[in-house]
Formats: sequence, C-alpha cells, structure tokens
Amino acid sequence: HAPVPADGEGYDVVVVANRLPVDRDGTGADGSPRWKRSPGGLVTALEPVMQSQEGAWVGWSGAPSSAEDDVTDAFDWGGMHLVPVGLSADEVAGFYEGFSNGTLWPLYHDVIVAPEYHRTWWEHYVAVNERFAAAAAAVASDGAVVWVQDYQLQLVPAMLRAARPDLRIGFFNHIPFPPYEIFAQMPWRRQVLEGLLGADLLGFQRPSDAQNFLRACRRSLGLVPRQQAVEVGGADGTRRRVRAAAFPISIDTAAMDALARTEAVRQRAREIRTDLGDPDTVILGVDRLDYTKGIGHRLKAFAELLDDGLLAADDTVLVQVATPSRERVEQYRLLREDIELQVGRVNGAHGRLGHSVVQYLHHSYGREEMAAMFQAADVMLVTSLRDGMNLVAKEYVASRHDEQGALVLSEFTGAADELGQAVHVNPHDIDGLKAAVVQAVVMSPREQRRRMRSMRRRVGEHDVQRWAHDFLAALRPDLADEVPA
Ligand code: ADQ
Repeated sequence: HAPVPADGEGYDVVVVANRLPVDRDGTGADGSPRWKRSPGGLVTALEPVMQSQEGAWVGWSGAPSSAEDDVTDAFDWGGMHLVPVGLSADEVAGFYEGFSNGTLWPLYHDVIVAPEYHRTWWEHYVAVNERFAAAAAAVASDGAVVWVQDYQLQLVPAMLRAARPDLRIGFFNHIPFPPYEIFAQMPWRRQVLEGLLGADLLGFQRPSDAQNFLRACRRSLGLVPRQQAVEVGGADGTRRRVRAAAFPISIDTAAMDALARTEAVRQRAREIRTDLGDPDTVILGVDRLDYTKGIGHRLKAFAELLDDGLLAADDTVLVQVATPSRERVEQYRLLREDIELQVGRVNGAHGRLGHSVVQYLHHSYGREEMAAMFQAADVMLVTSLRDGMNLVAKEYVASRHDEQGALVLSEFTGAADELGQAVHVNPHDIDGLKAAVVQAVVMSPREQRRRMRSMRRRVGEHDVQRWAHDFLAALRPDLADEVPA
C-alpha cells in the first residue's frame, strides 16, 4: 500500500529517519495502537514545518515485524502523516544492532571500540535502506523536499534520487564523520560515499566533519572539492553540485528554559539536594550508557580526587544517570558491567552507612525530572571521548536561568565549538580532567555567572528551530519564509 494524502498527490516535505517520532503507548479501547511523542529534539524542531507543509515522516516503529505490536499501516498523528517501515527480527539484528551500531557507530567515533565488518550485516543495511527509500519515494509529491536523517540511512539519498530525480534531497549526520585514515577501513567506503552523494545538501555537526567527508570524496572517489562542494555526474549526463557544510544541532531552548522556571521543577531541585543529604557539592553526569561518553574516565578522575583528599567524600555527591542503551549489543553489555564495577569500588572505598558518594541511576527520566537534576547540580560533567554534538551540555545551560553552575565539557564534542565559556577538557588526560573538576567545584559564583551568561546567550540564539530553518533554507531557499527560525 502506498499511503497518499487526501489530495492524492503526495507530501511536500518528507522526513526519513530510523525511528518514527512516536513511541508505542499501548492499545486503545477499540484495539488500535496508541502513540506518544518520543523524546528528542528532532520532532520538536520539525513539527511546525511538517504541520504547515503537508509533511510526512517515514521511519521504523521500534518493534520487529513479527512482534504483536507491529504497525504496518500509515496513520496521521500530530498534524503529520506517519509511514512505518517494517523490519524483521533478522534485519533488526543485521541492519540496526549490526551494521549501524556494531560497524558504523564505533568507526565514526574514532574506533574507541573495534568496528566489526560482516558482509551479512552490510546486505541487511542495503536491503533496509532500499525499503526506506522506496517508502519515501512513494509518498513524496512532485518536486518535494526529502530530509534524510543520520548514519543508519546513508544509502537512501542515492537510492531515492535514482527513483525520483525530481526531488530535492537533504541529509543530516548526527554523529561525527571520521578522518579518512579511519573511514578508509570500511570495506564498503565507496558505496557509502556514493549513497550520500545522492543528496543535494549534506549537513554535519562541525566544520571538521564536513571537511572529513569532502576529503574522503577526494581520496576515495577522486572528486576535487571546491567551495565546500563536489560535482558529480547526473543520470542524464549533466553535472550536479553536492554541498557539505556544518549545521550544528541544538535544543528547544525556550521550552527547556520555561520548564526549568516552573515552581514544580524548582521545588523538585531543592528536594533532590535534600534527598542527597544536602552535600556542599553536587556533580552530575547524564548520558546514554555508551562507550563514547567517557563515563569510565569521569569515574576514575572522581575516585582519584577522593583518594587525594581534593574532594571530601562527606560533602560531595556524584550523580551519574546512565540511560539504558543498545542492551543487545555485546560491547554495551561489557561497558555496563565495567561501569557498575567501578561505581561499586568507589562507593566501597569512600561511602559510609547511609551515604554513597556515587549515586548511579540506570533509568530513563521525564523532562521535568531532568530539568530539576540540572538545576540541582553545581557541576555538570560532559566527558565524551567523541560526540557529534552533545545536547546534554546545552540542556544544562538552558536550565540555569539562575546563571549558576559550572560546565566541564570535553573538547571532543561538537558543543565545545559553541560553548567556549565551559571548562574544556581532554578526558583522556586524567590529571587535566581532575584539575578541571576542581576548577569547576571551587569556581566563584561571579565567575559562574559570567560564563553561564555567555553560554546562555549562545544556546538562546542558536536553538533547534533555527537549526531546522537554516538547513531547510540552504536546501531550498523558497522554504526559508515558511519555516520559523
Ligand atoms: P546521543 O548520543 O543520544 O545523540 P545527546 O546529544 O547527549 O546524545 O542526547 C541525549 C538526549 O537524551 C538528551 O536530550 C538527554 O537529555 C536525553 N537523556 C539522556 N539520558 C536520559 C535519561 N536518563 N532520561 C531522559 N532523557 C535522557 C546523538 C549524538 C549526539 C547528538 C545528538 C543529536 O550522539 O552527539 O548531539 O544525536 O544530534
């Protein structure tokens, strides 16, 4: 079935992403599936465009096709048309857990763990990308804008262009694009580059990611970049320009700020500090439990600071929220064991009855609770070994309308380019990391205010709405007026 809108002519703006913007929320009384908006800024950023523009969103529902709660029919939700793409259990293993998260994710994050190259995973990746491309081709109107998201779908732009040369195609990579010396490992590097080059505009988080991509095109395909673009041959013998540039993603700053100002959140922030035993210093880490986030480095630095007596175990608490993630992938299971062992050691050495120095929380939380935690934290630690952007850093800043709090931020995040007033660290340098934590802990309220103000200005001006606007306006200038900035 090819779902088409009431007028039968297709949708003018189509987003293609691994996941739909909704999560399954049980079943209604009439037996039909119920949905709730999934967390994350992408939906927020694109919702206004999608609603004003006859928008459709193509993505996977999150359950394998054999599962009882599998959904196959397109449906309307929140003013947009949602088109589910089905994945079999084998495809979830090969395309999603395998090639996306066992090959591309570690390869694109500086091979922090070794990527695995399996030909069967690649075959699933190709087959699933075909299915996403076909679904998008079926719903896009003549000359529509199609915006493909992220590393799981790098082959979609070229597949889509082959089927629908009339479309205007954009692609945004949410994770880093690695230097060629690393990218070159991939057995299918040419196919991936050719897949991406099906787009008219390729967006990356940092300028260095865009440069890495253009360099890979030169080294692997012999294309010579000029003015942030390469020229490729079109099907009809004409030449086509493909641009690659940085569009740093952001958050819904106004919404986060407003939420943080509510009495409920302020009250909850005070409660959290009380529950922690009213320590002098609350240090916070919030991450998906992922080896790219440098959680182990952070715990090591914290433990040494306690050992050295530079932080007092009685007056300090480190709250580490580690969201469960990709639990069926072996590397993530090993990481979890590692981190939990480390937490146990620190608490064993420095805790006392009724007080743990590390509060480790392996849960997901709602937006309100997150905002309250951000407000309760004197120091926020973001120590990623590699991170496309890192939205947590921006959320912390957006939550601090009191202009207090200090952010320790890894220089290996995209956010470091924008948040120059954070305390920057190289997380591999444990002594440097320890010094940065101490600097943040003892920072005067005046200094905190000076830095926080400047960071709040940046995040206030560069929010996710502006990100979507800038990308879509660069992709198709006539859309500029229709997308709120
Ligand atoms: P992630 O690797 O998931 O994103 P990040 O940018 O920090 O990393 O976004 C995580 C989001 O999940 C944040 O909005 C955070 O508040 C939320 N979150 C984390 N733990 C949570 C919990 N326990 N409960 C509730 N919410 C929680 C990828 C890339 C990043 C890039 C983003 C967007 O790896 O580099 O910034 O995409 O492009």
